[in-house]
Order: sequence, then C-alpha cells, then structure tokens
Amino acid sequence: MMSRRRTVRPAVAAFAATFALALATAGAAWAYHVDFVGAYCNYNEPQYTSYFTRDGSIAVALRARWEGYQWGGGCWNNNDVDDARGDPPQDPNTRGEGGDCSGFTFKVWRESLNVYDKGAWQWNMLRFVHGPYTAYDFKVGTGEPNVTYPKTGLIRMDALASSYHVGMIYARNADGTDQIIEAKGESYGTNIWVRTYRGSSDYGGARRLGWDA
Ligand SMILES: [Ca+2]
Ligand SMILES: [Ca+2]
Ligand SMILES: [Ca+2]
Repeated sequence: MMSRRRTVRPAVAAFAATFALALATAGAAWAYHVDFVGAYCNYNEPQYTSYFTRDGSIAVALRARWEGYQWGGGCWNNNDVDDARGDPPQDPNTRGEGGDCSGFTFKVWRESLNVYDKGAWQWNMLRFVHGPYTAYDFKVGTGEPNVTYPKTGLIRMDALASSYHVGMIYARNADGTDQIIEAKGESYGTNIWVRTYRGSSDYGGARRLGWDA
C-alpha cells in the first residue's frame, strides 16, 4: 500500500498543478479588469495651493495623456500605456486606470470635494478621486469655482461641456476647431484630439475661476 501511494501521489499532484495552471490561464484570458485602483492608487489628502496657473494644469493634464479611461474613476500613472484597457464600459467596479471626462476635469482644475470651496487643491495623479461633478454640472456652472462662459472667449484649459461629455481646451486651431484634452472612453483612453465641440450646440463653454496666470 505504501509504495503504491507513493507512486500515485506525484501523479495526482502533477495533474492538480496542470489543472490549476489551466484554470489560471483561462482566468487570465477571461479577466476583464486588473483592479488598477487596488494595486496602485491612494487616498492621500490633496495639497492646498495658493498659486496655480493654466500652464501648470496643462502639465498635470499631459501626464494623463495615453493613460486609460475609467467610468467614475480618477487615478492614473504616467507610463503612457492604458493599464486597464477593454473593461466593460460604464462600470465603476472594474477599478481600472484613468479618470472619466468629468473626473479628469475636476482633477486638472484642482477643485475641492466641497462644491462651495473655490480654492485650488493639488491631487496626485495616483490619488483616486472623481469629485462631485458630472459633465452636465460643468456645462451649467455648478460649484463655486465653475462658471459658464461664452464659447467665443474660451482659452486654453477652459472647457467645453455637454450633458454627456466634457473636455478641456489644449489649444485652439485657426479653423475654429480645438485640440481637446479629454478622457474620452474605454477604448480611447485619455489623449488630445481635434474636436468641433465649440461649434456644436450640444456644448457650452465652461471656465474654472481663480487662475493666477
Ligand atoms: Ca502619460
Ligand atoms: Ca498607464
Ligand atoms: Ca479602462
């Protein structure tokens, strides 16, 4: 009996190991999210800053370029790779990399979780935060730091907002279009694209108040 069990056990162990490996491989193939938030993000307090500029916020925004998009998200690194691509859209539980359009705007505009506070708060890119605003909120100027603004007068780091999307102006083109920096969608991630939002009736102008320069 003893010798027989000794010969069987390694075979069972080998089978179990193979089976486990097969399961793990199948799991990896089916897995649709990587829990980027759990692996990399933090909940550190933001830093109050008494001086903030449009150029400074452009630098903040550019770090998010080529990173991911996450519905309800707000945390990314700066390796220029979408580390959580292809999650089911509109599901915050996928906890992927990136902000969504309004979370990205909130963070780049250095806003407060308190809608009555127009002060500037610096959020680290790995700080998971979405903020209290939807795209529509930015469109109608909800929140103390935010106002609606005539589209013809918008400059860099102002935004164009509709009921379903918001993007910030990276640069204005001569032909009336804009280079918009935005968290666009699950399959697009966050980047700069040429957009015609300024000419679209869906979109209104939005401005964050209080820039020092
Ligand atoms: Ca980047
Ligand atoms: Ca990344
Ligand atoms: Ca994603």
